[in-house]
Amino acid sequence: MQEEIGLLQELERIGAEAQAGLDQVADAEALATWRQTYLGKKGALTAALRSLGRLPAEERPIVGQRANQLRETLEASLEARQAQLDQQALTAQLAASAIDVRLPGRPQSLGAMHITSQTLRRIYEIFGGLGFQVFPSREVEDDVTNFQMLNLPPDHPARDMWSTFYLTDPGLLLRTHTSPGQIHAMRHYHPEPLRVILPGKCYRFEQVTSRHEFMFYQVEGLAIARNITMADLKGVLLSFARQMFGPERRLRFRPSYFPFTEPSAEADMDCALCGGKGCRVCKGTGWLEILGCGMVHPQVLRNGGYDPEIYSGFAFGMGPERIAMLKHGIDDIRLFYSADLRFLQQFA
Ligand code: 2NL
Repeated sequence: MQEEIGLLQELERIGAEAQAGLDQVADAEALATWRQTYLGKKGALTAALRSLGRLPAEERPIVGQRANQLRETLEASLEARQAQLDQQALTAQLAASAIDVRLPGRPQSLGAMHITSQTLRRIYEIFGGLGFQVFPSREVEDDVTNFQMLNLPPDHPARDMWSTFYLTDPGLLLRTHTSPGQIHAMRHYHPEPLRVILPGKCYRFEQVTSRHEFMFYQVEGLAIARNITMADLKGVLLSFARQMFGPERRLRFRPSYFPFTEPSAEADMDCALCGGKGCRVCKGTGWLEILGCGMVHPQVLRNGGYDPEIYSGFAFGMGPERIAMLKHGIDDIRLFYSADLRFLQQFA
């Protein structure tokens, strides 16, 4: 009896010591040692079982059962600790070998308005404020509207001013200026007064240089009503120049020639860069040419459906690229349509 109690106490002691020891085990090696110590052939539990022989036969099953229970408990604890250590090792290994496979997002590049479009919109805004509506018009025209209706008969020497892209269809061409759109506008509005601007692409079969493109924009303006005079033309254009280039700007008008206006003039603006003293940009003159203009020729009024005895009108035409070049100090028109982002992004 005494032996039995002693042995059971010994088993409890082994169990308590083993469980406490297991908490201290920190790696696989220590765990193997712990296993040998408590569950191995020369371990504590085996040693205890060996002493079973010293007990009387009827006491053996009780102690034996308790010893087997303890073995099972310790084996379960071992397994649990093993799993815990494995998990810890895996976590540590993952942390140590971690690679951040995430890429930073590709930035979305935002589009921006082209410098020509920005300039056009500013022009619409200014002329809109002066009562002018935008009148859209076609790029493919016929010879009659592009030339003949504008006082340019087939043998007129002024036709030399335009080198034309002709289509294979006889009589059709790419408009060389936006003026044919003015004929359409007049025929649309007559006999009512009108105030329109016509923006759009024009085409000329020309050698491309820093000042000439084969495709470029024009914005033409036209105002027709009773009693329109050149004073109206000058007032409208001065207002435009001051809103576009600054409130100090001055204009001067030089006589010129266009087949569709009489009289015709060229408008120059004082050079904002040197204040009129003369510099590289204005080539020492103090003045910059910004547009052509004039009073609508009576025959052109008639071609548009207006009676020149009742109506008069003024017209003007400008190149928005040239306006943008003067405003931003751009010295080569080819930059506009070469799709070079280094140029374009300066205006984004
Ligand atoms: C320039 C000059 C100009 C016009 C365009 C026009 C149109 C009709 C009647 C009268 Cl239908 N005139 N347009 C008039 C004067 C000048 O453009 O140098 N543009 C870039």
